[in-house]
Amino acid sequence: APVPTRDDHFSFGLWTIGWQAQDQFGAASRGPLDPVEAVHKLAELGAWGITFHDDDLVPFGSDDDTRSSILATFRAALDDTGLVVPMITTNTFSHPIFKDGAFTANDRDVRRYGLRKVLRNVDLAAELGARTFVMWGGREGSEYDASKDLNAAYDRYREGIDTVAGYIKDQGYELRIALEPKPNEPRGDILLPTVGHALAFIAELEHGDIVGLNPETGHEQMAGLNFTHGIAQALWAGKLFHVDLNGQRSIKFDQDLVFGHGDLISAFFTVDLLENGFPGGGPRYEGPRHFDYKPSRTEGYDGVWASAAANMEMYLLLKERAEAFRADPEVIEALEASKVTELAQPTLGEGESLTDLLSDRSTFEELDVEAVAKRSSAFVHLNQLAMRHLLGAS
Ligand code: 3MF
Ligand code: MG
Ligand code: MG
Ligand code: MG
Repeated sequence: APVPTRDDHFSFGLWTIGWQAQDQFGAASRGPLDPVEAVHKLAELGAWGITFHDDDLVPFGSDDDTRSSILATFRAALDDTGLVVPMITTNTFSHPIFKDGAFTANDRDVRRYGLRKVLRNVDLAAELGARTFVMWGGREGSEYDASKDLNAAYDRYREGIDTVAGYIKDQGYELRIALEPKPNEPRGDILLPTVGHALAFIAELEHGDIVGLNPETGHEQMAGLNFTHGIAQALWAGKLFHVDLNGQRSIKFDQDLVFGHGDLISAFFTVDLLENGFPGGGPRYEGPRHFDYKPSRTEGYDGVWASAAANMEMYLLLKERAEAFRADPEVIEALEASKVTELAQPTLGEGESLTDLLSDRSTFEELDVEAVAKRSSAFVHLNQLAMRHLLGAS
């Protein structure tokens, strides 16, 4: 199996490997993980970065001295191992004060407190050299439609994000915000439920130029959506700042399986897009390969580290196969035959005006519509070639 190295830019959330596996129905099945051990273990496994929520590292409510000493110990572990912190994020969902949201809570005191908590961590992100500040608004939402003035909620969400983005600019930090969409869980309905909703929201911001997305595989799939299409549209819009890779099997609770342990075919095309880009060229993803998964509750710490390694192994296995797929002459021929390459050609010719098109009888009046309709697309053959590569049969 392929072995990960720093150059692969794999990163993990401290809350992933550090999850003690408490869930709705049961207590923790594992003891706590020392963040210093997490750093060393990830470095040993070949990871490049570690990310965290403020509260993953510094317990909620810690005084300033405790905070400084925890951060100093953590930084020493980073220095020892060379692990970097490419992204940090703020927990605005665990403490009961955030039970109705942070930026969109009905209670204004909560919103002002939430803003303070986030701004404090923007400073920390800059201090640690992170380039991305993720914001997952897990509690921004509702269970009951009567309980939220949605017009005001979007206004307050915009106010909150613009305030943070404006602060980043004022401070001169080299930091961008990445919003993380999710359709539900823990709220019955979460605001900005999908990549598409979040892109439309960003377009309404004053400081939208430094706000993009952190889409999560399982979050789009919980809504029955195609994750690869989601990140493709984000890339096309210049908004794919970060990704949360994991596995999900269909529309159900947020499973957070190992990447590729959910919808494997979709994972193949995700890696193909991230590594090989669009077939006809276009924007490329340059950010971290970040995993946001949960080691299953059945696992001890041996299983935690095995599953962390499995994420990277799955990614690298899929990368090998996706590269072989793209390089295969039969595939290149099939892409031509399926006219996949033709889509990169603009519909109007160079210099062609709309008048030219309207007067070109071959495009409409004289087109043999039935004959064109009969052309076979040969998409199944193309997909079968992809499956052969995915299964290592080519
Ligand atoms: C929840 C999530 C979050 C976010 C995190 C920001 C706890 O389903 O995915 O993880 O990823 O808050 O990175
Ligand atoms: Mg998640
Ligand atoms: Mg996530
Ligand atoms: Mg998830």
